[in-house]
Amino acid sequence: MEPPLIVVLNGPNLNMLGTREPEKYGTATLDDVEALCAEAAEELGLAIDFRQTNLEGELISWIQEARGNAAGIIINPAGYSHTSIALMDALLAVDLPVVEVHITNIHRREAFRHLSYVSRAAVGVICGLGVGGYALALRAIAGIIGQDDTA
Ligand code: CA2
Repeated sequence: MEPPLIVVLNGPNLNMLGTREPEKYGTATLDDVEALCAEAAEELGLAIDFRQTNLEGELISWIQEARGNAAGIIINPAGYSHTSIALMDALLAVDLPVVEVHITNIHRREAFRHLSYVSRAAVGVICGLGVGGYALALRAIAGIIGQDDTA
């Protein structure tokens, strides 16, 4: 049987991971994060489709495409977390389990980062645990979709 597919979406500027502001975001590149996710997914018996875009509409199209194709969504919406009702609406409409990830602890940062519209559409949120949060999110979603005996 095919492993369940989890779409892992990354929003604007995350393509710069590992190249700027390492004190905030660490030294891993987005390719490293994809490799980390692929390894975690393999262990969990999941397949992943890992993507990044700087465009809000593209994220929304990818979320809509996930319906019927994927078993869940992991998303780091980056700056759109704090601004995009459209992204929240897309995630609410897709009717799939969503886990939101932030590399940094958004609650220790500027006040404008404390609100994430996306969180209203998420089963859970992992933030502040660095890029390892993506692997934790995969583990969490495996439990949510029943792909994990320990859930
Ligand atoms: O902590 C996170 O993962 C964030 O989603 C990252 C966003 C930020 O707007 C959110 O408040 C929290 C920023 C992504 C920018 O990523 C960069 C990575 C390296 C260098 C510059 C930007």
